[in-house]
Amino acid sequence: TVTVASKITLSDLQPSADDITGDVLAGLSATPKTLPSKYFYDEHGSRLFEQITREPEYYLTRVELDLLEASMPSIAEAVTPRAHVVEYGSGSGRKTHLLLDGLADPVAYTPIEISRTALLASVERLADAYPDVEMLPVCADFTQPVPLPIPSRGNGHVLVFFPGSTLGNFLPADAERLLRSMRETMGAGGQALIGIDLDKEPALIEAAYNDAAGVTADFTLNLLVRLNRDIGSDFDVDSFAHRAVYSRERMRIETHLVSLRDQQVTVAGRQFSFLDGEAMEVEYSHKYTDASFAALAARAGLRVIERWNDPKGWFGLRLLAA
Ligand code: AVI
Repeated sequence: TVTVASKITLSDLQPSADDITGDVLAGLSATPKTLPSKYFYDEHGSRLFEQITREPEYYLTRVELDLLEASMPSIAEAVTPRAHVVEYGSGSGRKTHLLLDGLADPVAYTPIEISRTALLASVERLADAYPDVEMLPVCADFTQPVPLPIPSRGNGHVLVFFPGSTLGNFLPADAERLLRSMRETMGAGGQALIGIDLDKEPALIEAAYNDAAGVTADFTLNLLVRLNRDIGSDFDVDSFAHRAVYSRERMRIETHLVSLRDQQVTVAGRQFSFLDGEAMEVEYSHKYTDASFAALAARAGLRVIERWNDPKGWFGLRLLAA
């Protein structure tokens, strides 16, 4: 059983059908049309993402895990001891284990996650493995500052953990806003450990987002399946194709759903026309250089105090402080 501090509200903050409809109508009314990538992660979408992380071309997860494992002794030295680890998203996988195993005496662990089900499942799995680490899950949207529960073993300094290069899925202005919120959540003396995918040979990056088995294409198209189910839209899923191209100039993968014919789509009684070949933006995955990431952090009032890159320079971990 998991002991959850009484002050914490474990309400489910999943967006309602009305919220999703509003976002989709706004996106389809824009030029070019867009759909928010945050809606990729329904149950099936989350499973497909897990599958992507095991595809041979998707180097990000493997390289980050190896980097985290190899760097853990040096990370543990750089992190203030007795940390209150605050993970953005519901951890419980190998990255969370590597961090909690490697740090000196972490006092508490707080995953911040919108889905109550995912949140509780993650702390239930971790509670058994770390009986000395207080589990303090918080159901919230981590893009906003989050008031944290105080661990009963004293007010440990916060270490925000945000792996996976998920930051890269935010547009630069939104990433900056998120880092500002993070700075508030961290509080005085807090730190953040962030995983970032690094700029590299475009062919390697493009392969990661166009795996031969087609899992990424299924993942992107599942967005339409999900919308049809949850908001009653009528996207003809077979009439759209996944396309992911790396923009060197913007240092990001730009994923589109391309219409394969002239067609009409109805959402909440409103009709939207697609031309044959029209591309709708669905996801960005930004990549960084040392300089571009340090500049982004600086705009949010944060400093890079330590950095670790894998031997090939494909993926990085950055330790930030205010
Ligand atoms: C979760 N996020 C960091 C993934 C990425 O690489 O941008 C999502 C993803 N999209 C396609 N493949 C993986």
